[in-house]
Amino acid sequence: MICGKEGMSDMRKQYLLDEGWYFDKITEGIDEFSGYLENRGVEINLPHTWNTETDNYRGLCLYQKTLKLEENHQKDRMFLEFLGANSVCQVYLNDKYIGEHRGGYSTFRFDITEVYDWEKENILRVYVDNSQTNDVSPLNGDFTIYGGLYRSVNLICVPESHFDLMFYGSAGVTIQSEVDENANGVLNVDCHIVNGDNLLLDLKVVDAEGVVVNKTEALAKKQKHRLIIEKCELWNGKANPYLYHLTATLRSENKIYDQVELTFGFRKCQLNSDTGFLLNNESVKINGVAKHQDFSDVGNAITSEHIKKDFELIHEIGANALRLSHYQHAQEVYDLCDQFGYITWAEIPMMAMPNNDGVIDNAKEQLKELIYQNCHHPSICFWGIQNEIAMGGESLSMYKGVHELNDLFHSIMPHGISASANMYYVQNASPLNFITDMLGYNLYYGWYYEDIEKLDEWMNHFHKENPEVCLGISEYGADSNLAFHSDQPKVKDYTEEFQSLYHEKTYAIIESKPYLWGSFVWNMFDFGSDIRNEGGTKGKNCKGLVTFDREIKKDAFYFYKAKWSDNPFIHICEKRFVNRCDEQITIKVYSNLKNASLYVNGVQVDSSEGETIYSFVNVPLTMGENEVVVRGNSKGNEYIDKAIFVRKDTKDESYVFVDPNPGINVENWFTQEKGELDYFPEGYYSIKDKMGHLMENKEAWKVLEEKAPQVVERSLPGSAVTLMWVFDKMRNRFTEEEILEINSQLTKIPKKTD
Ligand code: GCB
Repeated sequence: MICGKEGMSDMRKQYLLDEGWYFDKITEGIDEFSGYLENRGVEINLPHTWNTETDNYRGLCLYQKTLKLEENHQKDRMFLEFLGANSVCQVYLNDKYIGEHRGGYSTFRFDITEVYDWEKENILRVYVDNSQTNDVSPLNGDFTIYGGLYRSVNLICVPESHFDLMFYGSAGVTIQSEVDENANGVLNVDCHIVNGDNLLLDLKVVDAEGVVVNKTEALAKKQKHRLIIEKCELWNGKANPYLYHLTATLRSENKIYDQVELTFGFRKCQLNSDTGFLLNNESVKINGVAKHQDFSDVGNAITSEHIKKDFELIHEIGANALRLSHYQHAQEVYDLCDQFGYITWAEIPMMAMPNNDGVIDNAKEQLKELIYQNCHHPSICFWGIQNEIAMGGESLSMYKGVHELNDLFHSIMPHGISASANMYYVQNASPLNFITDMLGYNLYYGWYYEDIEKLDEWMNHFHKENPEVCLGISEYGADSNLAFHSDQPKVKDYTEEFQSLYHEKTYAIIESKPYLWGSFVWNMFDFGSDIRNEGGTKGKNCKGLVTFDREIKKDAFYFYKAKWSDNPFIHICEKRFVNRCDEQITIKVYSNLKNASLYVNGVQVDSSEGETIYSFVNVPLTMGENEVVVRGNSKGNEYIDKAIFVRKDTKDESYVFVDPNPGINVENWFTQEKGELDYFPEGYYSIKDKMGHLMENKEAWKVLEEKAPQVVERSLPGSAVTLMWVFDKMRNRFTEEEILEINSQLTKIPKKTD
């Protein structure tokens, strides 16, 4: 039985197929004739993923369902619509193969008209496989590749004449808008119509108030249309996310065949390598956050409620931009970006580009789907075509691949801005810095490498060497585990306090560079990453400003709120660091108020004027519980926050993270007997060498081939990443002993001195 709701036109009907599926893991591979009854599995509803925080199965699964339409659509064409199936999906109807889709994040459809049987109940079998492949991106990544039918499935019935549902999963109508030199809106509408040669096309544009601002009638044979909206109102980010609405109707003189609707806006996006990003000719600094699409407990099988929750928090923090990483998100997410005015970076899941045509071909398909399904969204200002592909080194074929993707992008979106996110090890002169219109670097100074302060130097140096490149920071962040605390926070102690400090210092550097287009915090939310086991947390990346369940806003959240939000608030930091053993402590407060007063146990101990960060030093604590209150005023209103700190005789050791698998926390290797030179003797190889250099030495490379084939597999000549860094990224695949052993073998191989 199908339950469903009506689609948007009289003629087009859409039925939601989210209920009554049977699901099973299939370990024996696809059996083309394994019928529904033999293998029912468990009953589930969509959205669904089979991955949980404890089950990271990557393989084949089967979803089955019966279909019987009660309404008569016998003259219609029927399409199955999948809004997202990760990663490879094969569909069979009544044991007949319908088709395959390779790519886990976009909408796709299949025409089932010829196979649908009106006489009986139809059996739909959908095989979904999230195993790693050689061609379907992402080939790897620091996020869980949850398998499943994790977005809705629909059945769409349309007359023989209709907007093409098979055009890259798009609406069959795509629109790209521009603003001309007279401030008129230009709307380029592309209509892909099936069997419409003798029909008419109506295009109607209404503004946000519902006033019709353009009505165009044309022959449906004509594919491209250019509509002018005089003196259009601009979509201007959060300040004015103004939207228009297009209705395209396919009709004859007396009958409507099909109709689709799209919301869009007009805006002008530009980049300048000296001043950054301009929206509608005004300079706007990108104060962005990045996000994945998963949530604790449900993985990627999220609902509208989850999406709304994320937007509530993003609204609260006051960001003006979103990086929707590292793949296409649900249509609803881009819709909300349009409505709320977030400047958005969309991207395809291109995280590794080995010399393999399959990868590029598949990435091109995913890019076309991303563009055709989303090019009407005014919020999408940047289109990412690669993220950190140089992880294992660079190659000519990689440059060629990125060029091909960039050219493809511009052939479809001549006015669009393509973007890349490069990693720290990409050298200033690398061709990867000069292909796309916009460049981001993912920089983790003071977390994965070197000191936070070095970021300043790096940016100035890059800008000096490449003054024509439009540079920004596409990621930066640090992990925290809310169980861990310290009043002397240090890198990799996973304390909430270090995460805050990291953001304070890094953001100050970013803010001081006028030439940057801005930055995106990595990440707004903790997210699933089943390759991780770090900082006392398994299966998660904890660089979020908010926890995976969205229940707790970490202190660093309030740092950005103080910077970005106009909503007055005051927040005492380190509230979870309850137990203290010092007579006096420092109390830090984040606020966007201009004054703050501190009270301990009812007595005012300090007050100060300032902004963002207030630091009250030498605050006395009495033994036992102390109530700390902070108050601030703005426009006659008072804002308050409270915390309890308990003074004890001894230090609470549960706040200290003890790494059971310190991996390559090399500082831990040094003992009183053995120092740095014992582990890293001069003139010999070690894990501190660059992969490219190790590769050039046969003996050193042999050590890796034998002891770390997983590393060898991913490496390319010339790679500037160090082996130590690679181990850090793959930390749960090697034990500390294994790394020590590899290092010890390498340190027996002298470097040639010529
Ligand atoms: C990166 C990646 C992102 C990771 C992040 C990290 O540069 O682009 O996918 O999650 O680093 O946390 O290491």
